Amino acid sequence: MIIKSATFIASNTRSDKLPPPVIPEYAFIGRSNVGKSSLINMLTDRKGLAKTSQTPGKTQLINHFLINENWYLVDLPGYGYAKISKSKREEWEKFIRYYLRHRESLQCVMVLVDSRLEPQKADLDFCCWLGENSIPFVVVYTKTDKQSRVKTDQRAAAFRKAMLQYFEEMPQQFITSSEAREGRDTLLAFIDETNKGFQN
Ligand SMILES: Nc1nc2c(ncn2[C@@H]2O[C@H](COP(=O)(O)OP(=O)(O)OP(=O)(O)O)[C@@H](O)[C@H]2O)c(=O)[nH]1
Ligand SMILES: [Mg+2]
Repeated sequence: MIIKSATFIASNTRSDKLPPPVIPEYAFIGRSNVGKSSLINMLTDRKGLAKTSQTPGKTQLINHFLINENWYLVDLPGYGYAKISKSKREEWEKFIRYYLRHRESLQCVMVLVDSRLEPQKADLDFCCWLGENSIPFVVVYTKTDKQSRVKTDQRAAAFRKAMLQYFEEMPQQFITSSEAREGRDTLLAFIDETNKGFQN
């Protein structure tokens, strides 16, 4: 897929203010600082489209980006960020979970997992919650440029093994690096293919 246009549409804290659910939508989620916003910029080839930061907790709203005038990419706040108050975190969580469960046009959730880490409970818990709620998702490993391919493959295998304790089948997986632009074509091809199945 060629990205002809990528436009920021809106940031929201309320589900009733979201753009109408009339075109396919893909939400990027994962632990804080895993690289969600960077991946969105890499995929769209627009450096400053989604705001990135070395400090976790940068993205705090539901951000819609319109791509090629016919699908939405959604940047979400990260989970597992310890430095905000518990009540504020719970409020966000509730809002994000509500969005994920009720957004009719949501085609797939991209769950970003840091390729350098052992399977993390927060990621497994979140995937299980998606599974329990029948929300389609794929796993996207990030930051692979920071280590060898062998290490990435080992980590991916370990995550898959952990997932198979809860799932009959491993969802589709993608290996990416925003820094090295790895995985861009594969991920965009997946979205392109999924878009074809969208029925309004
Ligand atoms: N080396 C390398 N660094 C990356 C990659 N992706 C993201 N980073 C860095 O990781 C940090 C966090 O990236 P973000 O894209 O802001 O992460 P996020 O998941 O959107 O974070 P929150 O919005 O705070 O939840 C930044 O310093 C990025 O430059 C990658 O593929 N390779
Ligand atoms: Mg972000």
